[in-house]
Amino acid sequence: MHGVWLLRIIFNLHFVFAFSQAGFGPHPLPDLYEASITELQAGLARRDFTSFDLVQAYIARIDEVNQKGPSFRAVLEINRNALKDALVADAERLLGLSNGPLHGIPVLLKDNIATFASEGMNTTAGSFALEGSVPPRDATVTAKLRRAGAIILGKANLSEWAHFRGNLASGWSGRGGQCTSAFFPNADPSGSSSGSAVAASIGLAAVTLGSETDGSIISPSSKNNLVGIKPTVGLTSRAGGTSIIPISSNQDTVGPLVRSVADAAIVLSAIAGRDPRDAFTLAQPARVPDYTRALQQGALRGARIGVPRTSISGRVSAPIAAAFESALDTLRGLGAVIVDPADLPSAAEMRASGNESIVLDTDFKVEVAQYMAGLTRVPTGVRTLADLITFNSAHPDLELPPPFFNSQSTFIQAEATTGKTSPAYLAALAANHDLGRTRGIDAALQTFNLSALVLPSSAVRARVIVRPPDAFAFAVPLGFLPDDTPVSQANPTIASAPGLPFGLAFMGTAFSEFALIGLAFDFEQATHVRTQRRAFAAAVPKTQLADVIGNRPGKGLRAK
Ligand SMILES: *[C@@H]1O[C@H](CO)[C@@H](O)[C@H](O)[C@H]1NC(C)=O
Ligand SMILES: *[C@@H]1O[C@H](CO)[C@@H](O)[C@H](O)[C@H]1NC(C)=O
Ligand SMILES: *[C@@H]1O[C@H](CO)[C@@H](O)[C@H](O)[C@H]1NC(C)=O
Ligand SMILES: CC(=O)N[C@H]1CO[C@H](CO)[C@@H](O)[C@@H]1O
Repeated sequence: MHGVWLLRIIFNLHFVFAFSQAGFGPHPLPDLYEASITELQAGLARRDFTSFDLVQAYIARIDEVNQKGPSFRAVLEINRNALKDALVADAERLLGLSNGPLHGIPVLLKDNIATFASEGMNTTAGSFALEGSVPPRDATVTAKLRRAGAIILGKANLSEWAHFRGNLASGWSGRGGQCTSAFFPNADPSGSSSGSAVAASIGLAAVTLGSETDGSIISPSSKNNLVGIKPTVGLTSRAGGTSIIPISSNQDTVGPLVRSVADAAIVLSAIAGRDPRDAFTLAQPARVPDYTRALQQGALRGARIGVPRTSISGRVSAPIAAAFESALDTLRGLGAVIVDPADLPSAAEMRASGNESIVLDTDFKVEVAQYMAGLTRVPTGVRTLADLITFNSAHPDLELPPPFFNSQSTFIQAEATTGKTSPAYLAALAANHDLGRTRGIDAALQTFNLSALVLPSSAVRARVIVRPPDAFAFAVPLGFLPDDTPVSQANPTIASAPGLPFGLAFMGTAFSEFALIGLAFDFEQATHVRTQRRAFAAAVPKTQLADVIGNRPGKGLRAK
C-alpha cells in the first residue's frame, strides 16, 4: 500500500491541502506544552495545521532539549517514517477517511514496546544486549494505535529493563544514558517509564505509552505532573513481537502517561481489548467501553471513597501529607463520602511479604528467554537471562559504567530461581492474590462499601500496597514540593528539590477503570493542579506549530 506512486499522490494531495489551509483563523494555535488530543483534533479538523506540521514541531521540540540544552535524554529514537506516516494521515483526513480521536496524533512508546523492525527503530528495553534485534511484528498495543490512525513518533528512554536489572538510577539505560526531570535540573525523573513521562510533561509528543509492573506508570506520572493509568493486568495486551519485553505476565500492564484525564480515557479506549495472543486479556469484559463517556462532572457526588490510613501514615513527607488532607476536603466538597480509615486487612502482612519478588524473579527468567526466542534475529546472540548477565559483564563500558558497577543484583537473583512449577513460586503467586486482592483492596472496598481507595501516589509502592494484578490505579497531579525544600545530594540524580511534582492515586478493583475515570476527572476539573506550575524555563521547548506551518514535504525542516 506504500508504493512510490501512492506516496506521490499523497504528496500532491498534501500540496493542495497546504494551500487550502485556513491558517491563522480566529482560533489560536494550541500551545504544544499543554495541547490536549481534543484541541489537536479540532485544529486538524479546521485545517489550522496538519499532522505533518505536528510531527515536524514535535521533532524540533525533541531536538531542542533531548541532547542539547537541559539534555533530558527522554527520547531514544525517532521514527524515520513518522513524517511520511503523517502525510498519509493528512491525505486520509482530506479524503474523509479519518477514523477517530487518535487519527494523525503523534505518540511516543517506551522502548520495551515492540515496533516492526523494518521501520528502523529498535526495541531494546534500553539495553545494548538487544540492539539491532528484530521483533517479528508490532506489539498489539502498537498495532492498535496505528489502526486508530496514531503516528508512532519514536521510542522513549526508560530505566533499563524496566528497572529489573539491579541497583540502577531511575531513568538510566545503557543505550539512552541518564534521563532527568523537567521540573528541576538533574532531578530524578522516577521510573521506569521515565522518558515517556518527561516527554509528556513538556509536550515532546501528544501522548506517550509506558508500562508498569510495580509502580512504573503511577510513580513517574505523579513525579512529572501527569495523569497516568495503570490498567488492570489483562486490560491491555502485552503480546507483540512475542510480548512487550517482559518482567512478569502476572503483573506487567501497558498504559498511557498524558496531561489530562480526558486524554487518558481516549488512549485507553484505543489500546484496551482482548487479544488471543495474551491469555490474561480474555478475563476482561467482552466489549471495551468508550472510556470518554465516563468524563462526566458530578461523578464524585455520593461516591464512597476510602482512605487506607495505615498504609499512608509515616510514609509520606509533610508537604505531601498536607496536600493529601486538602485533597480529601476537595473530594468532600464535590460530594464524595470519605471513609477514613478504610484499612486493608492485609496491610501489616504486605509490609512483611517477600512474595512479590519471588514471582517477578521467577517470571522474568522464564519470560525474558521466551521473548528472545521469539525474536527473528538477535545480533548479540543473547538467548537467556544467563546470557544477559554475561553480556553486561563483558561490556562494562556500555552497561556497567560508574556508578553502576554492581548493578545486576536483580538479574543474578532471578537467575537463581527454579521455574514456574516450583512450590515456592506457586505459593508466592497465591499469596500475592490473597494479600493484594482478597484480603487487600477488595476486602477494604467490600467492608466499607467503597468504589475506590485514595492515597498519595508516593504511598503506592512495594510492601505498602502489594501491586495486585487484579486492581487498577490512576494517578492525577496533586501538588509540588514547596520552594524551601532542601535540594538533596545528586546520586547520580537529585531526589528532592523545590517544585518537584507529586500525585494523588485512586485504586479500584479489577476492571473498574470506567467508574474511576469519572472520579478522577471530577477531581481534576475542580483543581487543575497540573497548570499551577511549569517546568523550569530552560526545560520548555520553544518550537510551536506557528514555526513549522508552511514547511512543505521535501523542503527539510526549518525549526528554529
Ligand atoms: C538501531 O540499532 C542499530 C544498531 O544495531 C543502529 O544502527 C540503528 O541506528 C538503530 N536505529 C535507530 C533508529 O536509531
Ligand atoms: C507470603 O505471604 C504469606 C501471607 O502473608 C506469608 O505467610 C509468607 O511468609 C510470605 N512469604 C514470603 C516469602 O514472604
Ligand atoms: C453502598 O453505597 C451505595 C452508594 O455508593 C449505597 O447506595 C448503598 O446503599 C450502600 N450499600 C450498603 C449496604 O450500605
Ligand atoms: C533522538 C535522540 O536524541 N536519541 C539519542 C538518545 O541518546 C543516545 C545516547 O546518548 C543517542 O545516541 C541518541 O542519538
